[in-house]
Amino acid sequence: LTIKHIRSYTSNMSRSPGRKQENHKISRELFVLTYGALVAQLCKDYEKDEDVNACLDRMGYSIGIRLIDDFLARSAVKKCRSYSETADVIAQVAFKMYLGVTPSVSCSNATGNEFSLILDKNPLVDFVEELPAERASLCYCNLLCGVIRGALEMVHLAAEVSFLQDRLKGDAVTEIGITFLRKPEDRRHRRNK
Ligand code: MYR
Repeated sequence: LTIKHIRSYTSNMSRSPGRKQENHKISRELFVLTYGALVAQLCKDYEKDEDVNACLDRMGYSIGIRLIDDFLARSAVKKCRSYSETADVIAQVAFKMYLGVTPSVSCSNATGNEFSLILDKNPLVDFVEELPAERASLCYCNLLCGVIRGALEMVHLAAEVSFLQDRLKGDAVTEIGITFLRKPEDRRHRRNK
């Protein structure tokens, strides 16, 4: 197989919509399986669930601080005027764009700085049936919390992000909690949009 063959094979693939969808599915599955392999490796490296969770969060943070540029460029979202708008953008635009799902959003306190993203479907756990008994405190998808935290930090929004409920742990839904830590007016360096 020469480079020419591969090129014509891939260009034919991208011309056929059915094939394109199939490729998309394969790369999504590869991504989900790769994520699983990452978590499995961290479970080998660290005995305590808390250490695995912290490591996933740190890795996610490194991704988030880079992902934000891609997200702002591709989505063309404008600067949000409230925490509630930001939470909606995360759920409706960012989750949709990167994970193909749209969590529902609810504000969970009177001050208006705590939000819940409820995921009915979590594509990252497509191949995971349940957590092993000895890994009961593992936050399997904790990378996502770090990604959100890192991305928000880059638009000058400090936030705490964590899993509040997880279907993998037997909860009825999967819920990510986002607590914005400062008042919106404290946000200094505005983006020129
Ligand atoms: C602004 O007000 O400047 C816009 C704020 C947009 C914040 C978007 C954060 C993106 C988080 C990405 C999460 C991806 C999870 C798969």
